[in-house]
Amino acid sequence: MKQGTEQVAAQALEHVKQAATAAQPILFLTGAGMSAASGVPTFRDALTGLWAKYNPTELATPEAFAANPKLVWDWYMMRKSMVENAEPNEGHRVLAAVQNHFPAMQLVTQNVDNLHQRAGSRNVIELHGNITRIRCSRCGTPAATFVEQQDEPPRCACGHFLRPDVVWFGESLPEDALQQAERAAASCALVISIGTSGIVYPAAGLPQLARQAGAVHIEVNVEPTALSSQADYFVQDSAASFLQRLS
Ligand code: BJW
Ligand code: ZN
Repeated sequence: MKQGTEQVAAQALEHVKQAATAAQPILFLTGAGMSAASGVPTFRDALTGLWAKYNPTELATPEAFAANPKLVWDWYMMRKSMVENAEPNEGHRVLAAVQNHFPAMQLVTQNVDNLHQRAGSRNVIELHGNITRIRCSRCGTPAATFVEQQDEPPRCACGHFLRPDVVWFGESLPEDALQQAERAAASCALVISIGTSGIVYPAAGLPQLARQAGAVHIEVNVEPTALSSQADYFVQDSAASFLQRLS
């Protein structure tokens, strides 16, 4: 780590320790960079192989599912299997451990990969759903099991296609999760955003919401993002490396 970067990291860590000692509420907001060390590609990384010709942001829409349900279904089944075969990394484990010592922390994630939960974090606020859950695209009924079909996604008993329980562009976020996240942002003393490009709303607005209510914002990312210029501290580091220094 460069010297200037190391100084900012040390100051940011000092800030976290002070907030923790004073039992102030801390909000962690995580994005895809959190799971990079688990081998899960970030959303805006180019995927290789079979899917390289598709743009992820173009497949994660209701329009794409309506136009080509089998293509979108297969893409999600491939990613579901990828995250189920991945393991939580040290960063996920540190966050789970921090919660044990410090229940006033709140974890809000944009990730759909279930890795925070598998690392032992509790009450994770899932803003964009969870790719390991499948539900009906019409009636919402969860599907524990399903049988793959040749030319289309499996169907619910109501006759409509099953789909991953994630939030696509243009869809509303789960109301409860968004409300809880906004409440946590408005009442925290410190918000730490980790591994997110900060371009997808409303999640990207949470650090700013917190700052407007008086919180300090620490951003952790391997490179500057849309959020960096407004953060109180921008720590240029990987998620796992920064979080290990908290334990
Ligand atoms: C590391 C690292 C390491 C790498 N360590 N770091 C206001 C303004 C403008 C537009 C809108 C707005 N409000 C709503 C919108 C529209 C839209 C939106 O935000 N569009 C923008 C792109 C412009 N939002 C929506 O449609 C949302 N719905 C909504 O608001 O409903 C009401 C409404 C609708 C329409 C209009 C207006 C209002 C829904 C958003 C749903 C997002 N869904 C996805 C897909 C989930 C399912 C799936 O996985 O397929 O969620 S999109 C994708 O982006 C995914 C992610 O959760 C999300 C955020 O991505 P994230 O986590 O930031 O990942 P990356 O890849 O972008 O970045 C990774 C970062 O990690 C990088 O910075 C790396 O440097 C870093 N990194 N390795 C630390 N080791
Ligand atoms: Zn149904």
